[in-house]
Amino acid sequence: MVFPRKDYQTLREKIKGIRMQGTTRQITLAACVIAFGFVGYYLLSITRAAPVTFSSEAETGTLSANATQVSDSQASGGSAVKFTAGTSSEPKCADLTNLVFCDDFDGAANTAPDSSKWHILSGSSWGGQCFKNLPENISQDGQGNLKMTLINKSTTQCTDSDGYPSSVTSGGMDTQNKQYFKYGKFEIRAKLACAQSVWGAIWTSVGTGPAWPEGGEIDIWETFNNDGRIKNSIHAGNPHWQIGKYIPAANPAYCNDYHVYGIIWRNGSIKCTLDGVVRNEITSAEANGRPWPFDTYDQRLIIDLQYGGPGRPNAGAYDVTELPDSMLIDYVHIFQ
Ligand SMILES: [Ca+2]
Repeated sequence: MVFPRKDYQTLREKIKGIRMQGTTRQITLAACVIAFGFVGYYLLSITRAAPVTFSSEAETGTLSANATQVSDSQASGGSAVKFTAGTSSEPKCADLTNLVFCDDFDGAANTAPDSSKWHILSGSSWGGQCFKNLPENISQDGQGNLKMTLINKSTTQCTDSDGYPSSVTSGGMDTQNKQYFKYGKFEIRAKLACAQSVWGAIWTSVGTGPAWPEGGEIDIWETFNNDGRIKNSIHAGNPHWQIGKYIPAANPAYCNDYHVYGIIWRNGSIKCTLDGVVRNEITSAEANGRPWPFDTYDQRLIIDLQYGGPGRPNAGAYDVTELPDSMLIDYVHIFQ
């Protein structure tokens, strides 16, 4: 087996989209049996390839951290697995199966993300700053990341959706009119911005269904860096109702390194994952009879970098002297 890193997280990363291949044990068996002449059967055995979705062990985080312990029973295809190291320590779209949407952001520096996948946000934000479709605010970095940057322009750039003027510009994008999703496993590897007034979000909102909030919203990851926690939440119904759950702040803060933020969205259940481990679950049972749109309507994916401002959620920490600050998105992988 070949592992770029033998840590628990990487193991789960690799499990989720592997192609089943001949195993070391099978090859050993085959080598023995070949000596006895049963060549054909075991050649067939070791070249058998079967696609795998994601194993329940990878989902629940019970996979062994020791790579050598990935055994037959832990791979849903009935065979042990061989991991193939790519050019990166992280999985790439080309290495994965069961994808419905994928972007590794491998474009040249200062180029826009793939316009067949992404619609760039522009103008007033939901709160606190102005989205601009400019390379300085949103572009690929030439090193495998999509980079969104908060910049203080010192003069008013727009007023946000609640009428507050802002001098801060930033980037955001969604899959509106590109692709919509219902159910699946979403994984977005990102390095957050650490500025105190950052309001970053990886989330979904109304796709082809009725308007917000009736059409629903899933916050895969949302953070107000005042407290360093990660918020997982859903919004639904008309009148609006919501459930919000938190992943506690960590030391070092999440914004200091890349992490994989995700959901496993199934009928009646949205599990929220951090680095492949389920940390929160929100279920239709918790709706207590209120509308649960997530088994009815599809959603668009949205990734954006916002900034608190006067009157905004992070007003208390508002300090534009901490800008510019950037958020990096390594990849978006969505499986079904
Ligand atoms: Ca990448």
